[in-house]
Formats: sequence, C-alpha cells, structure tokens
Amino acid sequence: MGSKPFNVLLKGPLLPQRLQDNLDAHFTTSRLWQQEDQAAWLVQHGASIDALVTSGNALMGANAALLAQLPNLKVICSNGVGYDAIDIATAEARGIVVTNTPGVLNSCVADTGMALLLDVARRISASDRYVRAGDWQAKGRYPLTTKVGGKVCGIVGLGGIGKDLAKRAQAFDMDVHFYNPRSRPDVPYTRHESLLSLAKQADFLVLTLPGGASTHHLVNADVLRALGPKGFLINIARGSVVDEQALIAALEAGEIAGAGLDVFEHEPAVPAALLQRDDVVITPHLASSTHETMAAMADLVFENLLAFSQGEAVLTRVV
Ligand code: 8YV
Repeated sequence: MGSKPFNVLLKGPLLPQRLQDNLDAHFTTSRLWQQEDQAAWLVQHGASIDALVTSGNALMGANAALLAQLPNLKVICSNGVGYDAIDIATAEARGIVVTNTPGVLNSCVADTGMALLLDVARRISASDRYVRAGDWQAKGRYPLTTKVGGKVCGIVGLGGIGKDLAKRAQAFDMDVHFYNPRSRPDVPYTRHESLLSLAKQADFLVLTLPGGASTHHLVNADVLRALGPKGFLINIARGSVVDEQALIAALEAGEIAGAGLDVFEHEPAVPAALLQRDDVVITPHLASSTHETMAAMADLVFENLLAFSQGEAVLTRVV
C-alpha cells in the first residue's frame, strides 16, 4: 500500500471516472476488479482497507462475503440512492458507516419514469421501430394509442423520487394517487391504505420504492390483476420489487396493458419474453445516468468519504 494514510478499495469499473480521479488524488486507492486473483488479493490486503467505494448496482454493492474480507473497514460510500446490494445489517453490527447519494438524482430518475410512462402509453419506441422498418409506407397508419392526461398515476413509495414523479404527472394533467407505508401529510395527493387498492385505481402504477428483502416481489400476480387490462406498470425502482415471471404471464394473458421498465430481476439479463413485446419499453437501468447527475453523485460520494477521513460527520448517512 502507498504512503497516503487512508486506504480506499474501489469495487468495480462502473464507478464514474470523475470519482475515481478524485479518490486517486486524495487517498491510497486499489481497484478490486483490476486484481488478477481478487480472492488472493483480499487475503493479502483486505485487513489494510479503511474504506470501500461501491455503488447500488446489483453487480457492485457490498455483500457479507466481501465485508468478511475487510476486517478493519470503517466506511462504505455508495454511488447510488438504493443500498439493497449492501449488507447493511453486517455494516451496522460492525459499526461501519454507510453513505449513499439521495436527492441529487431525484429529477433524472423521475424524468425517466415519466419518459417510460409516455413512451409505453403513446408507443414512441414501438412506432419509431415501425417507421424504421418501412411499415408506415407498407402498412399505413400506426394503431391508436392511450391518452395520458386525465388518467390516474399511482405512485408506490412517495419519497424524493416519487414526489418529483408526482410533479411531472401533474404537469401532464394526471390525477396523482399513492401508496406509502408512512402517511405524507405534506402532499395533496390521494393516499391508499394498500397496494392492491392503489393498483385497482391506477391507470399507471409507478414504482419508486426501495428494493431489498422487505419489498421483494411486492408487485405479484394479484397486484397486476388489480391493475387490470388497461393498466400499465412502470418500474424505476428495483427489479426485485416485481415478480418478473408474473409480469410476463400478465402481459401474455392481456391482464395488463403494458410496462415501462428500467430495472430487472437479474440485470443485465432481460427475459426474452419481454424483449419481443411492443407493449413493453425497456431501458438499461439508466435512470440516473446523465452527465450532470452522475457528476453530482460522484461528488457526493467523494465529499462523504473526505468528511469521514477527516473525522467529520458524513453528509448523507444510511447507518
Ligand atoms: C445506480 C441506482 O446506483 O441510485 C440508485 O439506486 O439504481 C442507480 O443510480 C447507478 O447507476 C450507479 O451505478
């Protein structure tokens, strides 16, 4: 290890270059993914690591096996708001501080949710393919699509992202309803006591809740049936929140009208059954991936680690 006092392990190549450059400039850094034999490297150097920088992406995170290899770890700084890929219970038990990046990504994630909603309702991607395939000339007018204005936008999980989504839905003349375990007296939207009740009422069910064990497969066959044959599912949360097989079955049976999906159960794998459908819009977990938001997230990760390394309070602490 080098001479700078704080040893930082970078988990994977998905970390923004701007963050990697900042970390290199201020700390002694190691890149786990660049080690030829990661297990051997961890055995040799794991005990010297003070900080782990990772992301909320399922391929990154920080699981129990990795944490066990870092016995003197003091802080985990994650590039993302969701921390379901991090073993929070172990971190808490060992007194390891965990930080994430809430707030700075809300507007871009909400934009993506609205884009998926508009796209699947108005068939923007599907009709783009129609034109490119020469079908406009060969087959004539594209089939009619679904109006968004006046419809119920049902938001599941009304945190920062959900609230930004609600503002956008209102701007599109939608009626906003929501389901959130805690009441939200600060918002003017209609609250439902259960997810089933919201799904029944919603024309578009938009998922903005956290992933993890407590929300695993929350959207199941019953919820999809409640959403109904004119209802659309939009997922900008985590793939784990939706029972993907139940979603495919519901689409194939015409039990729901379509889906806009940025996240999947086994990323980067997307089931072939979804890829073939024009009533499904698919993006590759890109909701926060703009130059501006990734820079803001990268800086927040760095500021958290810098504060911790200087003995100051971190800015956005999970535990
Ligand atoms: C990813 C996200 O973490 O913030 C989250 O929870 O899902 C995303 O922002 C981001 O793409 C970093 O890889």
